[in-house]
Amino acid sequence: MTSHQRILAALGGLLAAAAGLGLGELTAALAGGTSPVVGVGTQLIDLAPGPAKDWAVKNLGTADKPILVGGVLVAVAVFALVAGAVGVKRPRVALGMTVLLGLLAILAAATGRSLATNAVVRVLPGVITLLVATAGMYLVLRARGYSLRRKSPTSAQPEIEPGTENKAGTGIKSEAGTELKPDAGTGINPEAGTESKPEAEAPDGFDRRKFLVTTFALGAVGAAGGVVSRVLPGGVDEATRRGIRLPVPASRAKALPAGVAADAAGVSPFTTPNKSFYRVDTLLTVPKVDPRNWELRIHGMVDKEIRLNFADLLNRKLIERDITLTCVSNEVGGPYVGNARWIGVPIAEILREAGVQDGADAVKSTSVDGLTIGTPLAALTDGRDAIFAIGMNGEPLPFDHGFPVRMVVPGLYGYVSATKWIVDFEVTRFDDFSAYWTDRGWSVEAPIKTSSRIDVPKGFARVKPGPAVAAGVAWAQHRGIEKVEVQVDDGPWQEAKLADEAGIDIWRQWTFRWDATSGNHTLTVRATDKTGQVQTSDRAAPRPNGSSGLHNTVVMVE
Ligand SMILES: Nc1nc2c(c(=O)[nH]1)N[C@H]1C(S)=C(S)[C@@H](COP(=O)(O)O)O[C@H]1N2
Ligand SMILES: [Mo]
Repeated sequence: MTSHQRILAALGGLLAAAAGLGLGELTAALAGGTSPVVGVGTQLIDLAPGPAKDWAVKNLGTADKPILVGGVLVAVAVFALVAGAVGVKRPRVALGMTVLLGLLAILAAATGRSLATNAVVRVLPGVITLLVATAGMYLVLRARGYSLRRKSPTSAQPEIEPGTENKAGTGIKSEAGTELKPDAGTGINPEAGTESKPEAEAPDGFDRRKFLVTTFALGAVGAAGGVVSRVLPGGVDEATRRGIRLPVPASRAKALPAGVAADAAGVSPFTTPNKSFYRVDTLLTVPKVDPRNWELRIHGMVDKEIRLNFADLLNRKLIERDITLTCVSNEVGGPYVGNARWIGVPIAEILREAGVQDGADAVKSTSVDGLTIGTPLAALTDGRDAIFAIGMNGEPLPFDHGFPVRMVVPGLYGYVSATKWIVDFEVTRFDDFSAYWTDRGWSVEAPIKTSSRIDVPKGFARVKPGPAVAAGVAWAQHRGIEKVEVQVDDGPWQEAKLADEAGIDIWRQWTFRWDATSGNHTLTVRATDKTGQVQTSDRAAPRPNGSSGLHNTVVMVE
Protein backbone atom coordinates (compact mmCIF):
# COMPACT_ATOMS: atom_id res chain seq x y z
CA MET A 1 0.00 0.00 0.00
CA THR A 2 1.63 3.20 -1.12
CA SER A 3 1.02 6.40 0.75
CA HIS A 4 -0.31 7.78 -2.49
CA GLN A 5 -3.07 5.20 -2.47
CA ARG A 6 -3.79 5.78 1.17
CA ILE A 7 -4.25 9.48 0.48
CA LEU A 8 -6.62 8.66 -2.36
CA ALA A 9 -8.54 6.34 -0.05
CA ALA A 10 -8.79 9.03 2.61
CA LEU A 11 -10.06 11.43 -0.03
CA GLY A 12 -12.67 8.85 -0.99
CA GLY A 13 -13.86 8.77 2.62
CA LEU A 14 -14.01 12.55 2.73
CA LEU A 15 -16.02 12.83 -0.47
CA ALA A 16 -18.42 10.08 0.62
CA ALA A 17 -19.13 12.06 3.78
CA ALA A 18 -19.40 15.26 1.73
CA ALA A 19 -22.01 13.66 -0.52
CA GLY A 20 -23.98 12.53 2.53
CA LEU A 21 -23.78 15.92 4.21
CA GLY A 22 -24.52 17.78 0.99
CA LEU A 23 -27.71 15.83 0.36
CA GLY A 24 -28.57 15.95 4.06
CA GLU A 25 -28.30 19.74 4.03
CA LEU A 26 -30.33 19.85 0.84
CA THR A 27 -33.04 17.73 2.43
CA ALA A 28 -33.07 20.06 5.43
CA ALA A 29 -33.43 23.08 3.17
CA LEU A 30 -36.19 21.49 1.09
CA ALA A 31 -38.15 19.58 3.72
CA GLY A 32 -37.38 21.72 6.74
CA GLY A 33 -35.82 19.09 9.01
CA THR A 34 -32.79 19.64 11.22
CA SER A 35 -29.67 20.36 9.20
CA PRO A 36 -27.03 17.77 10.18
CA VAL A 37 -24.32 20.39 10.69
CA VAL A 38 -26.55 22.85 12.53
CA GLY A 39 -28.16 20.05 14.55
CA VAL A 40 -24.83 18.76 15.81
CA GLY A 41 -23.57 22.31 16.40
CA THR A 42 -26.71 23.19 18.35
CA GLN A 43 -26.30 20.12 20.53
CA LEU A 44 -22.72 21.16 21.19
CA ILE A 45 -23.98 24.59 22.27
CA ASP A 46 -26.59 23.06 24.54
CA LEU A 47 -24.29 20.44 26.04
CA ALA A 48 -21.23 22.67 26.38
CA PRO A 49 -20.23 23.18 30.00
CA GLY A 50 -20.88 26.69 31.29
CA PRO A 51 -17.26 27.82 31.44
CA ALA A 52 -16.69 26.77 27.81
CA LYS A 53 -19.66 28.81 26.72
CA ASP A 54 -18.65 31.80 28.81
CA TRP A 55 -15.22 31.62 27.24
CA ALA A 56 -16.71 31.53 23.73
CA VAL A 57 -19.00 34.48 24.36
CA LYS A 58 -16.14 36.46 25.86
CA ASN A 59 -13.39 35.60 23.41
CA LEU A 60 -15.19 34.86 20.19
CA GLY A 61 -18.16 37.19 20.57
CA THR A 62 -20.58 36.95 17.68
CA ALA A 63 -17.95 35.07 15.65
CA ASP A 64 -18.64 32.06 17.89
CA LYS A 65 -21.24 30.71 15.48
CA PRO A 66 -19.25 30.58 12.23
CA ILE A 67 -16.35 29.22 14.28
CA LEU A 68 -18.53 26.47 15.73
CA VAL A 69 -19.96 25.52 12.32
CA GLY A 70 -16.44 25.56 10.88
CA GLY A 71 -15.25 23.40 13.75
CA VAL A 72 -17.99 20.84 13.18
CA LEU A 73 -17.14 20.71 9.47
CA VAL A 74 -13.42 20.29 10.16
CA ALA A 75 -14.10 17.53 12.71
CA VAL A 76 -16.36 15.70 10.25
CA ALA A 77 -13.76 16.09 7.51
CA VAL A 78 -10.95 14.69 9.66
CA PHE A 79 -13.14 11.80 10.81
CA ALA A 80 -14.14 11.01 7.21
CA LEU A 81 -10.54 11.18 5.99
CA VAL A 82 -9.53 8.74 8.71
CA ALA A 83 -12.48 6.49 7.83
CA GLY A 84 -11.38 6.51 4.19
CA ALA A 85 -7.79 5.67 5.09
CA VAL A 86 -8.87 2.96 7.53
CA GLY A 87 -10.97 1.48 4.72
CA VAL A 88 -7.82 0.41 2.92
CA LYS A 89 -7.37 -2.42 5.36
CA ARG A 90 -10.62 -2.47 7.27
CA PRO A 91 -13.47 -1.70 4.90
CA ARG A 92 -16.11 -2.67 7.43
CA VAL A 93 -14.67 -0.34 10.03
CA ALA A 94 -14.75 2.42 7.44
CA LEU A 95 -18.41 1.67 6.74
CA GLY A 96 -19.11 1.56 10.46
CA MET A 97 -17.46 4.92 10.98
CA THR A 98 -19.54 6.42 8.20
CA VAL A 99 -22.74 5.00 9.67
CA LEU A 100 -21.69 6.50 13.00
CA LEU A 101 -21.41 9.92 11.40
CA GLY A 102 -24.96 9.61 10.10
CA LEU A 103 -26.23 8.33 13.44
CA LEU A 104 -24.72 11.36 15.12
CA ALA A 105 -26.71 13.66 12.84
CA ILE A 106 -29.90 11.67 13.50
CA LEU A 107 -29.33 11.64 17.25
CA ALA A 108 -28.67 15.39 17.34
CA ALA A 109 -31.85 16.01 15.34
CA ALA A 110 -33.95 13.68 17.46
CA THR A 111 -32.84 15.01 20.83
CA GLY A 112 -31.93 18.65 20.19
CA ARG A 113 -33.73 21.93 19.72
CA SER A 114 -35.20 22.13 16.27
CA LEU A 115 -37.36 24.39 14.15
CA ALA A 116 -39.17 21.31 12.82
CA THR A 117 -42.07 20.12 14.92
CA ASN A 118 -42.67 16.87 13.06
CA ALA A 119 -40.34 14.17 14.41
CA VAL A 120 -39.96 12.35 11.10
CA VAL A 121 -39.20 15.52 9.15
CA ARG A 122 -36.76 16.48 11.88
CA VAL A 123 -34.52 13.41 11.49
CA LEU A 124 -34.97 13.01 7.72
CA PRO A 125 -31.83 15.00 6.76
CA GLY A 126 -29.79 12.86 9.15
CA VAL A 127 -31.22 9.67 7.67
CA ILE A 128 -30.36 10.87 4.16
CA THR A 129 -26.86 11.76 5.33
CA LEU A 130 -26.39 8.30 6.80
CA LEU A 131 -27.68 6.49 3.71
CA VAL A 132 -25.85 8.58 1.13
CA ALA A 133 -22.55 8.73 3.02
CA THR A 134 -22.58 5.00 3.70
CA ALA A 135 -23.52 4.16 0.11
CA GLY A 136 -20.80 6.57 -1.02
CA MET A 137 -18.24 4.92 1.21
CA TYR A 138 -19.29 1.52 -0.12
CA LEU A 139 -18.85 2.72 -3.71
CA VAL A 140 -15.41 4.04 -2.86
CA LEU A 141 -14.47 0.74 -1.25
CA ARG A 142 -15.87 -1.18 -4.18
CA ALA A 143 -13.74 0.79 -6.57
CA ARG A 144 -10.90 -0.54 -4.49
CA GLY A 145 -12.12 -4.08 -4.97
CA TYR A 146 -14.11 -4.61 -1.80
CA SER A 147 -17.45 -6.33 -1.94
CA LEU A 148 -19.90 -6.91 0.85
CA ARG A 149 -21.42 -9.84 -0.96
CA ARG A 150 -18.28 -11.76 -1.66
CA LYS A 151 -17.94 -14.76 0.56
CA SER A 152 -14.91 -16.90 0.79
CA PRO A 153 -15.05 -19.73 -1.77
CA THR A 154 -16.12 -22.45 0.62
CA SER A 155 -19.59 -21.66 1.79
CA ALA A 156 -18.74 -23.06 5.18
CA GLN A 157 -16.03 -20.48 5.59
CA PRO A 158 -16.80 -17.24 7.30
CA GLU A 159 -16.28 -14.09 5.30
CA ILE A 160 -12.73 -12.93 4.90
CA GLU A 161 -11.95 -10.69 7.76
CA PRO A 162 -10.77 -7.48 6.13
CA GLY A 163 -8.58 -6.68 9.05
CA THR A 164 -6.29 -9.61 8.50
CA GLU A 165 -2.83 -8.48 7.70
CA ASN A 166 0.27 -10.16 6.40
CA LYS A 167 3.11 -9.10 8.59
CA ALA A 168 5.62 -10.92 6.48
CA GLY A 169 4.57 -8.97 3.45
CA THR A 170 4.57 -12.05 1.30
CA GLY A 171 0.94 -12.96 1.47
CA ILE A 172 -1.65 -13.11 -1.21
CA LYS A 173 -3.84 -10.10 -1.40
CA SER A 174 -7.58 -10.30 -1.60
CA GLU A 175 -9.49 -8.08 -3.97
CA ALA A 176 -10.29 -5.80 -1.17
CA GLY A 177 -6.66 -4.95 -0.94
CA THR A 178 -6.43 -6.98 2.20
CA GLU A 179 -3.30 -8.90 2.63
CA LEU A 180 -3.97 -12.34 3.97
CA LYS A 181 -1.76 -14.26 6.24
CA PRO A 182 -0.22 -17.24 4.56
CA ASP A 183 0.47 -18.80 7.89
CA ALA A 184 -2.59 -20.90 8.61
CA GLY A 185 -1.61 -21.14 12.22
CA THR A 186 -1.80 -17.48 13.08
CA GLY A 187 -4.46 -16.09 10.82
CA ILE A 188 -7.87 -15.12 12.08
CA ASN A 189 -9.24 -17.03 9.17
CA PRO A 190 -6.68 -19.75 8.61
CA GLU A 191 -7.87 -21.14 5.31
CA ALA A 192 -8.76 -17.91 3.68
CA GLY A 193 -5.30 -17.16 2.48
CA THR A 194 -4.75 -20.38 0.73
CA GLU A 195 -8.18 -20.40 -0.82
CA SER A 196 -8.10 -16.92 -2.27
CA LYS A 197 -8.85 -16.83 -5.93
CA PRO A 198 -5.92 -16.28 -8.21
CA GLU A 199 -7.31 -12.99 -9.55
CA ALA A 200 -7.05 -11.67 -6.05
CA GLU A 201 -3.39 -11.32 -6.78
CA ALA A 202 -4.09 -8.37 -9.01
CA PRO A 203 -2.40 -5.60 -7.07
CA ASP A 204 -5.03 -4.35 -4.67
CA GLY A 205 -7.93 -4.95 -7.01
CA PHE A 206 -7.75 -1.20 -7.32
CA ASP A 207 -9.69 0.13 -10.28
CA ARG A 208 -8.21 3.55 -10.54
CA ARG A 209 -10.64 4.84 -13.13
CA LYS A 210 -13.65 3.58 -11.24
CA PHE A 211 -12.27 5.07 -8.06
CA LEU A 212 -11.69 8.48 -9.58
CA VAL A 213 -15.09 8.56 -11.26
CA THR A 214 -16.76 7.49 -8.01
CA THR A 215 -15.00 10.02 -5.82
CA PHE A 216 -15.47 12.79 -8.36
CA ALA A 217 -19.21 12.00 -8.56
CA LEU A 218 -19.48 11.96 -4.76
CA GLY A 219 -17.65 15.24 -4.49
CA ALA A 220 -19.93 16.79 -7.08
CA VAL A 221 -23.04 15.54 -5.27
CA GLY A 222 -21.75 16.91 -1.98
CA ALA A 223 -20.83 20.29 -3.41
CA ALA A 224 -24.08 20.63 -5.36
CA GLY A 225 -26.18 19.69 -2.32
CA GLY A 226 -24.24 22.03 -0.09
CA VAL A 227 -24.41 24.98 -2.45
CA VAL A 228 -28.07 24.55 -3.37
CA SER A 229 -29.04 24.15 0.30
CA ARG A 230 -27.34 27.49 1.04
CA VAL A 231 -28.97 29.45 -1.78
CA LEU A 232 -32.51 28.13 -1.22
CA PRO A 233 -34.42 30.89 0.57
CA GLY A 234 -35.42 28.76 3.57
CA GLY A 235 -38.37 30.61 5.09
CA VAL A 236 -39.61 34.08 4.39
CA ASP A 237 -37.28 36.47 2.58
CA GLU A 238 -35.94 39.91 3.34
CA ALA A 239 -38.25 41.59 0.80
CA THR A 240 -41.30 40.21 2.63
CA ARG A 241 -39.95 41.44 5.94
CA ARG A 242 -39.20 44.89 4.54
CA GLY A 243 -42.59 44.98 2.86
CA ILE A 244 -44.49 44.85 6.14
CA ARG A 245 -46.04 48.21 6.94
CA LEU A 246 -46.06 48.85 10.66
CA PRO A 247 -49.13 50.83 11.78
CA VAL A 248 -48.61 54.16 13.49
CA PRO A 249 -48.48 53.34 17.21
CA ALA A 250 -51.37 54.61 19.32
CA SER A 251 -48.83 55.76 21.88
CA ARG A 252 -45.69 57.29 20.40
CA ALA A 253 -42.31 57.34 22.10
CA LYS A 254 -41.52 60.59 23.88
CA ALA A 255 -39.44 62.88 21.71
CA LEU A 256 -35.81 62.59 22.74
CA PRO A 257 -34.54 65.66 24.59
CA ALA A 258 -32.11 67.66 22.48
CA GLY A 259 -29.26 66.88 24.83
CA VAL A 260 -29.46 63.08 25.23
CA ALA A 261 -26.19 62.53 23.42
CA ALA A 262 -22.88 63.27 25.12
CA ASP A 263 -20.99 66.03 23.40
CA ALA A 264 -17.90 63.97 22.62
CA ALA A 265 -16.59 62.21 19.55
CA GLY A 266 -16.51 58.43 19.75
CA VAL A 267 -19.28 57.91 22.29
CA SER A 268 -21.89 55.23 21.43
CA PRO A 269 -24.74 56.51 19.26
CA PHE A 270 -27.70 57.18 21.55
CA THR A 271 -29.95 54.92 19.49
CA THR A 272 -28.05 51.84 18.40
CA PRO A 273 -28.58 51.16 14.68
CA ASN A 274 -30.05 47.72 13.99
CA LYS A 275 -26.99 46.73 11.99
CA SER A 276 -24.66 47.28 14.91
CA PHE A 277 -27.04 46.15 17.67
CA TYR A 278 -25.44 43.31 19.59
CA ARG A 279 -26.80 39.86 18.95
CA VAL A 280 -26.78 37.05 21.51
CA ASP A 281 -28.62 33.79 21.01
CA THR A 282 -28.08 30.08 20.66
CA LEU A 283 -29.12 29.71 17.04
CA LEU A 284 -26.67 28.69 14.34
CA THR A 285 -29.09 29.62 11.59
CA VAL A 286 -31.45 32.52 12.09
CA PRO A 287 -35.10 31.47 11.86
CA LYS A 288 -37.00 33.10 8.98
CA VAL A 289 -40.48 32.69 10.37
CA ASP A 290 -43.28 33.53 7.94
CA PRO A 291 -45.53 36.04 9.73
CA ARG A 292 -48.50 34.64 7.80
CA ASN A 293 -48.06 31.33 9.60
CA TRP A 294 -46.95 32.76 12.90
CA GLU A 295 -49.13 32.30 15.95
CA LEU A 296 -48.61 33.01 19.63
CA ARG A 297 -50.39 30.84 22.17
CA ILE A 298 -51.07 32.43 25.54
CA HIS A 299 -52.09 29.74 27.97
CA GLY A 300 -51.37 28.05 31.29
CA MET A 301 -52.71 29.53 34.50
CA VAL A 302 -55.20 31.79 32.74
CA ASP A 303 -59.00 31.82 32.65
CA LYS A 304 -59.08 32.01 28.89
CA GLU A 305 -56.49 30.79 26.42
CA ILE A 306 -55.68 33.33 23.71
CA ARG A 307 -54.18 32.75 20.28
CA LEU A 308 -52.83 35.73 18.40
CA ASN A 309 -51.61 35.84 14.84
CA PHE A 310 -49.46 38.57 13.36
CA ALA A 311 -52.43 40.50 11.94
CA ASP A 312 -54.06 40.43 15.39
CA LEU A 313 -51.00 42.16 16.82
CA LEU A 314 -50.96 44.80 14.08
CA ASN A 315 -54.60 45.52 14.84
CA ARG A 316 -54.10 46.00 18.56
CA LYS A 317 -53.13 49.14 20.38
CA LEU A 318 -49.41 49.52 19.75
CA ILE A 319 -46.97 51.45 21.88
CA GLU A 320 -43.58 52.79 20.86
CA ARG A 321 -40.81 53.01 23.46
CA ASP A 322 -37.06 53.51 23.72
CA ILE A 323 -35.70 50.65 25.79
CA THR A 324 -32.09 49.67 26.45
CA LEU A 325 -31.35 45.96 26.28
CA THR A 326 -28.47 44.34 28.12
CA CYS A 327 -27.05 40.84 28.03
CA VAL A 328 -26.14 39.12 31.27
CA SER A 329 -22.95 37.95 29.56
CA ASN A 330 -21.74 41.50 29.18
CA GLU A 331 -18.40 41.93 30.93
CA VAL A 332 -17.61 45.17 32.73
CA GLY A 333 -16.99 47.64 29.89
CA GLY A 334 -18.35 45.13 27.35
CA PRO A 335 -20.35 45.65 24.15
CA TYR A 336 -23.52 43.63 24.82
CA VAL A 337 -25.78 46.57 25.52
CA GLY A 338 -27.82 48.53 23.01
CA ASN A 339 -30.65 51.00 22.89
CA ALA A 340 -33.47 50.82 20.36
CA ARG A 341 -36.90 52.28 19.68
CA TRP A 342 -39.34 49.40 19.83
CA ILE A 343 -42.96 49.10 18.72
CA GLY A 344 -45.10 46.44 20.31
CA VAL A 345 -48.23 45.31 22.10
CA PRO A 346 -48.31 45.71 25.89
CA ILE A 347 -48.10 42.25 27.43
CA ALA A 348 -50.04 43.39 30.51
CA GLU A 349 -53.16 44.05 28.42
CA ILE A 350 -53.12 40.60 26.91
CA LEU A 351 -52.60 39.05 30.33
CA ARG A 352 -55.58 41.04 31.61
CA GLU A 353 -57.74 39.66 28.82
CA ALA A 354 -56.55 36.13 29.47
CA GLY A 355 -57.16 36.49 33.21
CA VAL A 356 -54.18 35.40 35.28
CA GLN A 357 -55.07 32.87 37.97
CA ASP A 358 -54.02 33.06 41.60
CA GLY A 359 -50.68 31.48 42.43
CA ALA A 360 -48.98 32.19 39.11
CA ASP A 361 -45.65 33.98 39.48
CA ALA A 362 -43.88 33.37 36.18
CA VAL A 363 -44.19 33.17 32.45
CA LYS A 364 -42.39 30.51 30.48
CA SER A 365 -41.96 31.70 26.92
CA THR A 366 -40.72 29.52 24.11
CA SER A 367 -39.12 30.44 20.82
CA VAL A 368 -39.71 28.70 17.51
CA ASP A 369 -36.66 26.47 18.04
CA GLY A 370 -37.82 25.29 21.44
CA LEU A 371 -35.62 27.45 23.66
CA THR A 372 -37.35 28.56 26.87
CA ILE A 373 -37.08 31.71 28.94
CA GLY A 374 -38.59 32.31 32.39
CA THR A 375 -39.80 35.80 33.33
CA PRO A 376 -41.27 36.99 36.63
CA LEU A 377 -44.95 37.67 36.08
CA ALA A 378 -44.64 40.84 38.18
CA ALA A 379 -42.30 42.44 35.65
CA LEU A 380 -44.98 41.99 33.01
CA THR A 381 -47.85 43.42 35.04
CA ASP A 382 -46.33 46.12 37.28
CA GLY A 383 -46.88 48.94 34.81
CA ARG A 384 -43.54 48.94 33.01
CA ASP A 385 -43.54 48.81 29.22
CA ALA A 386 -43.17 45.06 28.72
CA ILE A 387 -44.13 44.34 25.12
CA PHE A 388 -44.47 41.80 22.38
CA ALA A 389 -42.29 43.80 20.01
CA ILE A 390 -42.84 43.80 16.26
CA GLY A 391 -40.78 46.86 15.33
CA MET A 392 -37.21 47.97 15.99
CA ASN A 393 -35.91 51.42 15.04
CA GLY A 394 -38.60 52.08 12.47
CA GLU A 395 -38.69 48.75 10.70
CA PRO A 396 -40.12 45.30 11.32
CA LEU A 397 -37.83 43.34 13.65
CA PRO A 398 -34.72 42.22 11.81
CA PHE A 399 -34.48 38.43 11.47
CA ASP A 400 -31.49 38.44 13.84
CA HIS A 401 -33.50 40.21 16.49
CA GLY A 402 -36.53 37.95 16.59
CA PHE A 403 -38.75 38.53 13.55
CA PRO A 404 -41.68 38.55 13.52
CA VAL A 405 -42.25 38.95 17.28
CA ARG A 406 -40.09 39.04 20.40
CA MET A 407 -40.47 40.09 24.00
CA VAL A 408 -38.86 43.23 25.42
CA VAL A 409 -39.05 43.88 29.15
CA PRO A 410 -37.34 46.96 30.61
CA GLY A 411 -35.03 46.24 33.53
CA LEU A 412 -34.33 42.53 33.06
CA TYR A 413 -31.38 40.91 31.34
CA GLY A 414 -32.26 39.46 27.92
CA TYR A 415 -31.95 35.83 28.96
CA VAL A 416 -34.88 36.18 31.41
CA SER A 417 -37.08 38.43 29.31
CA ALA A 418 -36.29 39.09 25.68
CA THR A 419 -37.49 35.93 23.91
CA LYS A 420 -36.88 36.27 20.18
CA TRP A 421 -38.96 34.38 17.58
CA ILE A 422 -41.52 33.77 20.33
CA VAL A 423 -44.34 31.28 19.68
CA ASP A 424 -45.56 30.22 23.12
CA PHE A 425 -46.32 32.13 26.31
CA GLU A 426 -47.34 30.08 29.32
CA VAL A 427 -48.42 31.60 32.61
CA THR A 428 -47.08 29.31 35.31
CA ARG A 429 -45.02 29.09 38.51
CA PHE A 430 -41.23 29.17 38.82
CA ASP A 431 -41.60 26.01 40.93
CA ASP A 432 -43.08 24.16 37.97
CA PHE A 433 -40.43 24.58 35.28
CA SER A 434 -36.84 25.50 34.61
CA ALA A 435 -35.75 27.52 31.59
CA TYR A 436 -32.88 26.97 29.19
CA TRP A 437 -30.28 29.13 30.91
CA THR A 438 -31.33 28.38 34.45
CA ASP A 439 -30.64 24.74 33.59
CA ARG A 440 -27.12 25.92 32.77
CA GLY A 441 -26.25 27.65 35.99
CA TRP A 442 -27.69 31.12 35.47
CA SER A 443 -30.01 32.69 38.03
CA VAL A 444 -33.77 32.27 37.76
CA GLU A 445 -34.31 36.00 38.20
CA ALA A 446 -31.93 38.64 36.95
CA PRO A 447 -32.62 42.38 37.11
CA ILE A 448 -30.02 44.44 35.26
CA LYS A 449 -27.24 45.71 37.51
CA THR A 450 -26.40 49.41 37.63
CA SER A 451 -23.46 49.81 35.27
CA SER A 452 -21.38 52.34 33.41
CA ARG A 453 -18.86 52.26 30.62
CA ILE A 454 -16.15 54.55 29.28
CA ASP A 455 -16.48 54.81 25.48
CA VAL A 456 -13.75 57.44 25.00
CA PRO A 457 -10.86 57.57 25.36
CA LYS A 458 -10.27 54.00 24.25
CA GLY A 459 -7.89 51.94 26.36
CA PHE A 460 -4.24 52.96 25.90
CA ALA A 461 -5.23 55.95 23.78
CA ARG A 462 -2.58 58.65 23.44
CA VAL A 463 -3.83 61.97 24.73
CA LYS A 464 -2.23 65.42 24.53
CA PRO A 465 -1.60 67.18 27.83
CA GLY A 466 -4.15 69.81 28.76
CA PRO A 467 -7.96 69.85 28.87
CA ALA A 468 -9.28 66.42 27.88
CA VAL A 469 -12.68 64.77 27.74
CA ALA A 470 -13.91 61.32 28.63
CA ALA A 471 -17.42 60.13 27.80
CA GLY A 472 -19.58 57.07 27.89
CA VAL A 473 -22.86 55.51 28.89
CA ALA A 474 -24.48 54.37 32.12
CA TRP A 475 -27.55 52.23 32.61
CA ALA A 476 -29.83 51.04 35.38
CA GLN A 477 -32.96 50.15 33.45
CA HIS A 478 -36.25 50.86 35.18
CA ARG A 479 -34.49 52.61 38.04
CA GLY A 480 -32.79 55.34 36.07
CA ILE A 481 -29.35 56.95 36.37
CA GLU A 482 -28.98 59.63 39.04
CA LYS A 483 -25.27 60.33 38.93
CA VAL A 484 -22.04 59.31 37.18
CA GLU A 485 -18.64 59.89 38.72
CA VAL A 486 -15.13 59.54 37.39
CA GLN A 487 -11.95 58.96 39.29
CA VAL A 488 -8.51 59.85 37.89
CA ASP A 489 -5.92 57.45 39.28
CA ASP A 490 -6.45 57.34 43.06
CA GLY A 491 -7.96 60.81 43.22
CA PRO A 492 -11.38 61.75 44.55
CA TRP A 493 -14.58 60.76 42.74
CA GLN A 494 -15.67 63.70 40.61
CA GLU A 495 -19.11 64.15 39.13
CA ALA A 496 -19.40 63.75 35.39
CA LYS A 497 -21.85 65.88 33.42
CA LEU A 498 -24.95 63.85 32.65
CA ALA A 499 -26.57 64.21 29.26
CA ASP A 500 -30.34 64.76 29.28
CA GLU A 501 -32.42 61.86 30.50
CA ALA A 502 -34.71 60.20 27.99
CA GLY A 503 -36.35 57.88 30.51
CA ILE A 504 -35.53 55.45 33.28
CA ASP A 505 -35.62 52.43 30.95
CA ILE A 506 -32.98 54.01 28.75
CA TRP A 507 -29.26 54.37 29.14
CA ARG A 508 -27.78 57.77 29.88
CA GLN A 509 -24.70 59.36 28.41
CA TRP A 510 -22.13 61.38 30.32
CA THR A 511 -19.03 63.48 29.75
CA PHE A 512 -16.16 64.27 32.05
CA ARG A 513 -13.66 67.06 31.51
CA TRP A 514 -10.29 66.76 33.14
CA ASP A 515 -6.84 68.19 32.93
CA ALA A 516 -4.50 65.63 31.44
CA THR A 517 -0.96 65.80 32.78
CA SER A 518 2.01 63.91 31.33
CA GLY A 519 2.25 60.24 32.17
CA ASN A 520 -0.11 57.29 32.24
CA HIS A 521 -3.43 57.75 33.96
CA THR A 522 -6.28 55.43 34.85
CA LEU A 523 -9.83 56.70 34.52
CA THR A 524 -12.49 54.78 36.43
CA VAL A 525 -16.25 55.32 36.19
CA ARG A 526 -19.14 54.50 38.47
CA ALA A 527 -22.86 55.20 38.33
CA THR A 528 -25.50 55.75 40.97
CA ASP A 529 -29.08 54.80 40.18
CA LYS A 530 -32.19 56.63 41.30
CA THR A 531 -32.73 54.30 44.23
CA GLY A 532 -29.44 55.66 45.58
CA GLN A 533 -27.56 52.45 44.86
CA VAL A 534 -23.93 53.14 43.95
CA GLN A 535 -22.40 50.80 41.38
CA THR A 536 -20.32 48.32 43.32
CA SER A 537 -16.58 47.99 42.85
CA ASP A 538 -16.82 44.31 43.81
CA ARG A 539 -15.82 42.33 40.75
CA ALA A 540 -18.15 39.55 39.67
CA ALA A 541 -18.14 37.41 36.54
CA PRO A 542 -21.26 37.46 34.34
CA ARG A 543 -22.35 34.07 35.68
CA PRO A 544 -24.74 33.64 37.43
CA ASN A 545 -26.59 36.97 37.26
CA GLY A 546 -24.49 39.65 35.61
CA SER A 547 -21.02 41.12 35.90
CA SER A 548 -20.16 43.78 38.42
CA GLY A 549 -17.14 45.94 39.11
CA LEU A 550 -15.96 49.25 37.74
CA HIS A 551 -14.82 49.94 34.19
CA ASN A 552 -11.53 51.70 33.87
CA THR A 553 -9.30 52.71 31.04
CA VAL A 554 -5.64 53.63 30.90
CA VAL A 555 -4.62 56.66 28.86
CA MET A 556 -1.14 57.76 27.91
CA VAL A 557 -0.66 61.50 28.08
CA GLU A 558 2.39 62.70 26.19
N1 LIG B 1 -35.14 32.63 21.05
C1 LIG B 1 -34.15 33.22 21.71
N2 LIG B 1 -34.36 34.41 22.28
C2 LIG B 1 -33.38 35.03 22.95
C3 LIG B 1 -32.12 34.44 23.06
C4 LIG B 1 -31.92 33.17 22.45
O1 LIG B 1 -30.85 32.58 22.51
N3 LIG B 1 -32.96 32.60 21.77
N4 LIG B 1 -31.12 35.09 23.75
C5 LIG B 1 -31.53 36.06 24.75
C6 LIG B 1 -30.44 36.87 25.24
S1 LIG B 1 -29.31 36.09 26.23
C7 LIG B 1 -30.35 38.20 25.01
S2 LIG B 1 -29.21 39.16 25.80
C8 LIG B 1 -31.25 38.86 24.05
C9 LIG B 1 -30.45 39.54 22.99
O2 LIG B 1 -31.27 40.13 22.03
P1 LIG B 1 -30.62 40.67 20.70
O3 LIG B 1 -29.87 39.55 20.07
O4 LIG B 1 -31.74 41.17 19.86
O5 LIG B 1 -29.69 41.79 21.10
O6 LIG B 1 -32.13 37.95 23.42
C10 LIG B 1 -32.65 36.96 24.27
N5 LIG B 1 -33.62 36.22 23.53
MO1 LIG C 1 -28.05 37.60 27.11
